[in-house]
Amino acid sequence: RFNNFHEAYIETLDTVYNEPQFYNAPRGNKSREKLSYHLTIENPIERICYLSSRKTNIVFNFAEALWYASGDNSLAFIGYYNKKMRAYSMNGKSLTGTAYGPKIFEFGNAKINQWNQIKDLLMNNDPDSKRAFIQIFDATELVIANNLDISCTLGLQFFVREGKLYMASFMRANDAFRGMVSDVFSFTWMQELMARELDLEIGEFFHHVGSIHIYQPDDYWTERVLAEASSVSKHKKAMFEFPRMPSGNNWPFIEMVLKYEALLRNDQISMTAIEIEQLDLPEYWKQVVLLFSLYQYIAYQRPMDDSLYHQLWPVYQHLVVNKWPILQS
Ligand code: 5HM
Repeated sequence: RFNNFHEAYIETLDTVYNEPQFYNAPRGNKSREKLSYHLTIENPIERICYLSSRKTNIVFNFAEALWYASGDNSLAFIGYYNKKMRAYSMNGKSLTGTAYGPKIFEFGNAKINQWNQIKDLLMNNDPDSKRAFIQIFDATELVIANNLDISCTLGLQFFVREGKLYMASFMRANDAFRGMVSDVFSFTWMQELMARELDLEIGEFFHHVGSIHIYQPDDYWTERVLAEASSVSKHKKAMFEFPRMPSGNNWPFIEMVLKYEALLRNDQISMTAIEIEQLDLPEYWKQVVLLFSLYQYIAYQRPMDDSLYHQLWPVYQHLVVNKWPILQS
């Protein structure tokens, strides 16, 4: 049980790395593993690991969450933010298991919009429900021969209890060092999105994992992260508060941000800090457009427009400079 992801991440790494239940090599990849792992995060808005050695990529985190929200499955979108995603694509164009967007918003042949379904259930029919479950993994994924990309997430469950929106994630497998950082970010972000839409406070986030593991190639980096964690006081107050999403329905803002995201990614526009400031969006969402604009300079390797960086909130400045030290000069 943890207050925030920062603490949950360190503790999980520590126990999987230092007290593994098994050493094995599924599909040939050597790893340390624990079975049936779970944790609780009391404040799911605090969804970031701030350890400098971990080099959290806040741009990728938002990109992935928005990629899910967009319902898109293209490698072009998510691969622009992380080159490693290509390795999961069977055809070099789309992702099947990892693309949770189509699963959430158009599940299966019937193209069920599970998001709207459970929103309606919780809002209008049965707020106490235990049926508000979004399914992600499905049995057809295991039938495909040599499938490179089988959903690691089985599903997400929402609970309205005493005015708060709780959420549980269920994963068959989770990479504690890499995958968990972005998975917990995206899931708790969806919890917040749903809570704002239902006009509820945010309750706890529960993470359940069948197999949690750390791959051997990450051993050295994991040790460095754990060393940094033990060198800073456990009781040191977090440096930042992670920004809160605006209340109410955020979908019109998401649509607008996605429009700019695509134009920036395809290098069809560039935006100045002033132009972003003038967008008809809440500050929270302008900050996301700023992050994508800043990343455009990194992706296309052009000299940075410093005004973008200067307009970022301190928490994002901290994260992007830590990830891309070149921004500091
Ligand atoms: O052999 P398997 O299909 O389980 O390999 C997928 C690997 O990606 C696992 O280590 C899994 O934990 C990790 N993964 C993750 O941690 C994959 C996805 C994509 O669904 C994810 N988190 N979201």
